[in-house]
This record gives sequence, C-alpha cells and structure tokens, in this order.
Amino acid sequence: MRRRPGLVLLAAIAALALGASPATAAADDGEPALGIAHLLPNGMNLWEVPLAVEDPGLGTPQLVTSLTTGGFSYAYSRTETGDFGDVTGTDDGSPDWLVSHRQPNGGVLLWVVGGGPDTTPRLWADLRGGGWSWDASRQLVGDVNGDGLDDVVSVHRNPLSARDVRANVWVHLNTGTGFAAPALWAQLSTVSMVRLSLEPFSQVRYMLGDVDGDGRDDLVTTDGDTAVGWPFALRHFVHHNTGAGFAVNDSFAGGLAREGWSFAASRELMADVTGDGMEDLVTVHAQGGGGILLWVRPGSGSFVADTPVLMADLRTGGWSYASSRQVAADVDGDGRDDVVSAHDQPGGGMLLWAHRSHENRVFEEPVVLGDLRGGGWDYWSSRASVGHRTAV
Ligand SMILES: [Ca+2]
Ligand SMILES: [Ca+2]
Ligand SMILES: [Ca+2]
Ligand SMILES: [Ca+2]
Repeated sequence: MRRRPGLVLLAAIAALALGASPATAAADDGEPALGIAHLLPNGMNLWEVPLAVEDPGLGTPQLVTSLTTGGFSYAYSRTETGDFGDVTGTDDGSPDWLVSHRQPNGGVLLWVVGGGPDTTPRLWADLRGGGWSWDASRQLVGDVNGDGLDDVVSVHRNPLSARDVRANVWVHLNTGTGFAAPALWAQLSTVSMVRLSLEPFSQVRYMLGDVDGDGRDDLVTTDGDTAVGWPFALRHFVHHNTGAGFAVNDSFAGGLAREGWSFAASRELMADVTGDGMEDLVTVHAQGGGGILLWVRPGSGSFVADTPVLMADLRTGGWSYASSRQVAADVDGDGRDDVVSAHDQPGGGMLLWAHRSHENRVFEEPVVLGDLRGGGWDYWSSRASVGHRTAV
C-alpha cells in the first residue's frame, strides 16, 4: 500500500475496532444464483438463474416475479439480490431482492422481494423526505454488522461547494422486518490534485467487501485522478468497518498511468478468489484490442495487495470489455469465489461464462454455464447481481 505523497491528511483515522468482534460465517455460503432484472415495456421481470454446477437447474432461468403494477420502472429503479431474511413468513431461503425505486418527488423507496411463493414487494424504507435523492445516491447491499442478514448502504452525494463534494455514507440496518432509520457511517472526501474533491460516482466508485474477514463488510472506493504530474491512474482505498462507521484511510493500492492503468477503462468487483475468508479486489481491465485482463489484489487482512496478480488473459477468443459484465460467485463450492461473465451475443441474448479460480491463483479456461440466447433475452436491457440460497 502507498501513502499519499504530498497531501495533508484531512481527518484522523478513527480507532479501528479490529478484533473486537469474533469472525462470523460469511453470509454468502449458500448456493449462488444470478438475479437478472429485465426490462419490460410496463415494468420489469426478475429472474433467477442457478449458478451452482451441482444444481440440476444450472443455467436455466426461472421467473421470480413480474413487476408490472405499482409503478415499478426498470429505468427508475436499481436492483440488487441479497439475503434479507424471512421477508414474508413463507420465505424458502432463495435469494431476495432489493428494489430501490425513484419516486415522483425525486426521493427513494426501498422495496424488498422475498424468496418463496409470496413475491409481493414489501416496503422496507420510505426515503421520500429528509433530503433523499435517488439521482444523487446509490444503494449497495452487504452485511455490515455481521448478523448474517444483508443491510443496505446508501452513498449520497453531498455538495458543500462547487469544488468540494463529499459522499455521505448511510447505513440502513436490517431489523428482520424492515430497514432501521439510516445512520451516518462516514463522510468521505476523495482528495483530488486539481480540485478539493472528486465527484462521487463519475470519478469515484464504491463497493462493499469484507477485506479483513471479520464478517462485517468494509467499504472500498476506487478513483482516478488525471492531474498533470499525478502518476496514479487508479487508486483503491479500504475504509474499515469499525462497527459504527467506515474509517477514513489515507493509504491506497493503485496503478500507474504509465503502466497502462486507467479508471475509465477498468471496473472492479469484490470476491474471495483465494478462499482465505478475506475478500480480494478483482479488476476487469480493458485492453487495446477490445479484450480483457483479469487482475486480483488479494485481501491482506488490513488492505488489498499493492501488486496485482494477473489471473486471466482474455485478449483473444472474442472477449469484449464493452459487451460483458462480471460478478463473483463460488460456482463449484470449493470455498474460492469464481468470476461469472455475462457476454452479449451477436444474434441477441447472452452467454453466461464461469472463470473458476484455481488454487494456483489463476482462473481456469472459461466454460459456459448458461445459454440465454433467444427467448427475448437482451443483454443491454438487463442487469444482474448474485444472491445465495440460505437456510431459513
Ligand atoms: Ca446485517
Ligand atoms: Ca470487515
Ligand atoms: Ca481472499
Ligand atoms: Ca470456486
């Protein structure tokens, strides 16, 4: 990890509560499924595609529900799968959904769709007042208090001035029957070389992942600054979960522009590909010919490794950075997360590929897990995340 050279540390690092909480089992031990939200003219369909190679239903989409009444809109909602518990009283442990839905006044409603026979959305948080803005926020799903139930984290843009734009990080804890009133866990200011702070979302990306393996998700931010003379094209900060906040951190892992790293030409996901209980940072890196390199910075307990490991070279074989997206799922149940790619196909629809992580820190040759060509599937009118089947 690197210390930020030449910059004054703006905030003291909050006391880390590492070790204060016993390690808890990861909430995502169950069989993974890809949750796909697909555009409809009058709403959206929610689909579930089993990803476990031992599941007889592997790769076969199952319709969870059609959200065609109640004003649900694909364009004005964000969807994530997760485990929110026994949402309906008849939950069968299959993955649940969060639907973050923009309201006419610009605010947000957080709806949860439970697993099992009752797929009627439940309203778990009403954020139509209090200054909440759907456009100015993003919702992340993860377990931040280690109780095994997923919570929601909202990152909300907070402009103090034209040059100083903070990101307020709010936690909506899962009470089992709803989301508790949001609690402010951090106010982040991502220092830029050319202005006071970088712009959330367009210049800073946010992810949840348990980097230190204590069972509570930490917040990982990625940014890219482009000032003349500033060498780092990509920086990753880990903000440790203290139990009541995400600690400010002045150390980062990063990539140099002269080594080809680029904020705009890469995306990240958190996955424990090494299987040690600490989530690693996977970078999907666009290459000149349109293909992809997959890099991994292993989680090290307190941070992610400064030097990435090249785990897959997908510069040939028809791989396209622009026409694919990647998620993490342990498809073979060996305790190491694998990467799953959804890839647009020329005739319409998409293929689902698994990049299985090997103990030697390489991804094996990709294999097809699911064929979603035909049947009205459209890569560009859908989005996906991974949920897990859990015991109820
Ligand atoms: Ca929780
Ligand atoms: Ca943690
Ligand atoms: Ca790991
Ligand atoms: Ca695996």
